[in-house]
Amino acid sequence: MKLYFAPMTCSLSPHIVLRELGLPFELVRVNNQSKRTADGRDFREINPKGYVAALVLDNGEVLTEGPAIVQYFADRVPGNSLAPANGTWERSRLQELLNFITSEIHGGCTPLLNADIPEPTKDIFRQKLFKRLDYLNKQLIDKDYLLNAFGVADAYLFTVLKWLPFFNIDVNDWKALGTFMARIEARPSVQAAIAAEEATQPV
Ligand SMILES: N[C@@H](CCC(=O)N[C@@H](CS)C(=O)NCC(=O)O)C(=O)O
Repeated sequence: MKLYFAPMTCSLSPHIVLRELGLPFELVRVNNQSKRTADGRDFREINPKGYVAALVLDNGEVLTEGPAIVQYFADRVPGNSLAPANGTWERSRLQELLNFITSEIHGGCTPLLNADIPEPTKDIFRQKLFKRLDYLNKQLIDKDYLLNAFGVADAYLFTVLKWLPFFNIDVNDWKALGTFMARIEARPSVQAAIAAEEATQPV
């Protein structure tokens, strides 16, 4: 299968999960501006929504949306600890978390990346994001991971919190979040994923 990615974007989350699970995959870089891919295609033909991540299976099926992709990966490896079993209460808890990260943190960062939004408006979004970070910080005060063990939600949260320096936000202002970031960054899968993305050529 092929994972279409762009460096330093949300596609890092499924990339980390692939490495954690030891699943075989090919990484294909996408230019998020031109929409050209490293394997010579127009990315919009693969994902008409035009954004990474996109997963192309060997049978040609395409899966998009980070939270769906990481759960698909976890479900391919029975008994792994990255996601609770489908249909369990714990799995609903994971989905609650993934939805929170995607809508409140990932979605909350999007306006801060937009050069056309004036600073006073960005401040409104920044304050809202701070409330969400306060919440996550409380969740992590006495825990190493969002659920019982490292899992797909941690990979996703790590990925989106990596953007904070671009908005001049210091994650260490939230002590538990700062510790969480260092803990996740130290994982071999995370180191390997970041290094592999950096080693690809621009498209
Ligand atoms: N809802 C999507 C959002 C994906 C997304 O925002 N991708 C960004 C990178 S983090 C992107 O590729 N943006 C380029 C664009 O929208 O043209 C998901 O969760 O996978």
